[in-house]
Amino acid sequence: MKILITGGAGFIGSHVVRLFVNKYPDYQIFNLDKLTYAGNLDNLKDIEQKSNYHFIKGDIVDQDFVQELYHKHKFDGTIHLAAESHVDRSILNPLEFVQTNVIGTVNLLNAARDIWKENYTNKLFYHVSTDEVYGSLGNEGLFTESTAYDPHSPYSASKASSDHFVRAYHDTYGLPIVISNCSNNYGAYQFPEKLIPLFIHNIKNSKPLPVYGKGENVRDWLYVVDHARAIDLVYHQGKQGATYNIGGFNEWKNIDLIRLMCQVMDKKLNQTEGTAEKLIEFVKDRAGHDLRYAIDASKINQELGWSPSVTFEQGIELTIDWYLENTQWLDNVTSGNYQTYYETQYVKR
Ligand code: NAD
Ligand code: TDX
Repeated sequence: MKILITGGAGFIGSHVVRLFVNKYPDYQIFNLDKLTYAGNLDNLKDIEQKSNYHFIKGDIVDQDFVQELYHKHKFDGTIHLAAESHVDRSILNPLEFVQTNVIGTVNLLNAARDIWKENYTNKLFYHVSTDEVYGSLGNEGLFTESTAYDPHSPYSASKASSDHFVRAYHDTYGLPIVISNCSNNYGAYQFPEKLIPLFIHNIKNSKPLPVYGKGENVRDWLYVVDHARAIDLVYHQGKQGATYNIGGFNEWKNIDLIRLMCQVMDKKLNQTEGTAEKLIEFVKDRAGHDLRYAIDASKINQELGWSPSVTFEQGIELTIDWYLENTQWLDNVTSGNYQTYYETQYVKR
């Protein structure tokens, strides 16, 4: 079995690659990644020498390259995670999100369809997507697989568009597909532009913690290893053409999550209780900031028997420990261009 995993040098992709390479020694795993600012081969140091792992540097936006790649390797399946993934960056540069998330996905779909039609390889195109395509909830309710799409940010609009293309290739050309829409992930190797690793990094360095608006937005958090386990199940047992929502029934108001992180970090850094909380600064809200995301994950639970393996309290502690133990990784990714980006982000109120 030859599987192409796109975006495997990124945060979630590296956990998926690791799981597949270790769990399925008989599979050949091809990791296609452009190595943007978010792609980092250090995320895969522990498996890079394995004989069933292959790295290919390349850009999914390059149509000829993608066609050649599929025709050369005749993959049995694709797990597509490569994307521009950060909402704040999508507000700064929407076109880059259209290029990678929409055009890049359509390039992969074309190549997968072509080899599927020619010789029935690429038996599954698995598209990894987000709960943000469903828009924003009020205080009540959960996103189900049949919730209407209502994206608000350039990022979620580009992911919604790519989801629609994937379904269109199934309905129009008969390409076997499956899609999953997951809630916010956290864990090791997440780039410190996202809330949890950014705040761990800032607390460690006694830097301000920029809370958007009043910190009242709600997100539904899932430990990344559990997302990778769900992707493994959906890839092998998901119904063709189906959608699965993935989430941990684990909603947190941002400010409550931040206070919890501050308490854990005070203990880990042997600081007086309350030290980290003093770093909190309420800053200008994100434009179009969705109020609340919450996933109904009962379908994947009932059909495929998936549920999270760790509680949030366990996951956040594992995550904080990882960042505190892997200072070299954090120092490497927060040098250079990171500083320039970070300075453009936070406007004090
Ligand atoms: P990430 O930003 O950490 O990684 C993205 C990877 O894609 C990087 O390695 C990058 O180099 C690569 N990439 C970007 N553009 C590329 C291109 N043109 N060609 C080839 N490779 C390219 O993202 P992530 O947080 O790991 O998210 C992975 C996927 O999961 C995305 O599709 C995202 O929409 C989805 N998702 C993320 C979350 C989350 O909480 N992070 C939740 C649900 C779904
Ligand atoms: O500095 C910050 N301050 C702050 O208050 C940052 C970076 C974020 N926030 C808020 C915004 C959100 O309400 O925290 C919440 C989480 O923000 P992010 O970590 O940027 O995640 P989010 O925008 O919710 O999107 C994430 O989850 C869904 C991923 O980035 C997406 O790729 C995924 O699809």
